[in-house]
Amino acid sequence: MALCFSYNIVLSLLITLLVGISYMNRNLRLGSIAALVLALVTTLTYEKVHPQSVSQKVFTVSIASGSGSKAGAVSIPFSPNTLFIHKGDIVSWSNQDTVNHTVVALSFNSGIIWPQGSAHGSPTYSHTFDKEGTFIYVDRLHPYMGGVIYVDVPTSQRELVSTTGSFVKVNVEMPQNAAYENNYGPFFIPANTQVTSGTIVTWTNKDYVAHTATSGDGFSFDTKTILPSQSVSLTFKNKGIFPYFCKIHPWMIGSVTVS
Ligand SMILES: [Cu+2]
Repeated sequence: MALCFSYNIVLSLLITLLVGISYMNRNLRLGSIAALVLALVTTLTYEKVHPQSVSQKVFTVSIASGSGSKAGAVSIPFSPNTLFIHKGDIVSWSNQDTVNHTVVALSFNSGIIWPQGSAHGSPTYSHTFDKEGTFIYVDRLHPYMGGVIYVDVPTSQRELVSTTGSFVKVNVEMPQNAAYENNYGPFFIPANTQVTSGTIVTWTNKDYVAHTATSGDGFSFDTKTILPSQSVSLTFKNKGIFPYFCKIHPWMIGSVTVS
């Protein structure tokens, strides 16, 4: 990008020089060629500066049929439940179920996504991701349903994935000031913890007030209250993606993905 930009500047300077020489020599042919090249370079530069117009992609997430009946009824309620996209891309959720769903994150809220053919409203919701980061979303109507979207997050920063064995330990931090809704997170670090079955996950409270990590389904796991500077460890066996909240500060959303 930077290279292309400086390359264009050099070309523009050369053309300006050409135009100047042709003006001095009254050489009209050289002048018109220079003008044509200048137009071409302007077009190419515009494409470099506004790449979204050609590279913006739309990703569809299907809200599976039957997912709203109960937790675990469908193995992947949001399909796919993990997306790796680029800044400027669009994600479109499509309700294939017979009941209402929502997708809610800190930075967006779908409202009701209606079933297909409903007279009340649209069965799809789209959101354009114009910021980098990790976005965890849940269905507020069925809080056991969740997913993660990584927008230009390098692989090395996505997860704490340990490959040292089946019984590994992974730490999740509840950072300082997590209790404040308007700090926009992250409320749990990492926001999505990806582990293998059998992993022990430890939540450590580095904030000044108490927090919990409580699964959205209400029964998969619950650290109960963790006081400041204390930790609670839980072992994850069942596979799936588990959105969780702090019961005291429900805007604190995280997720554990067990594979
Ligand atoms: Cu809390």
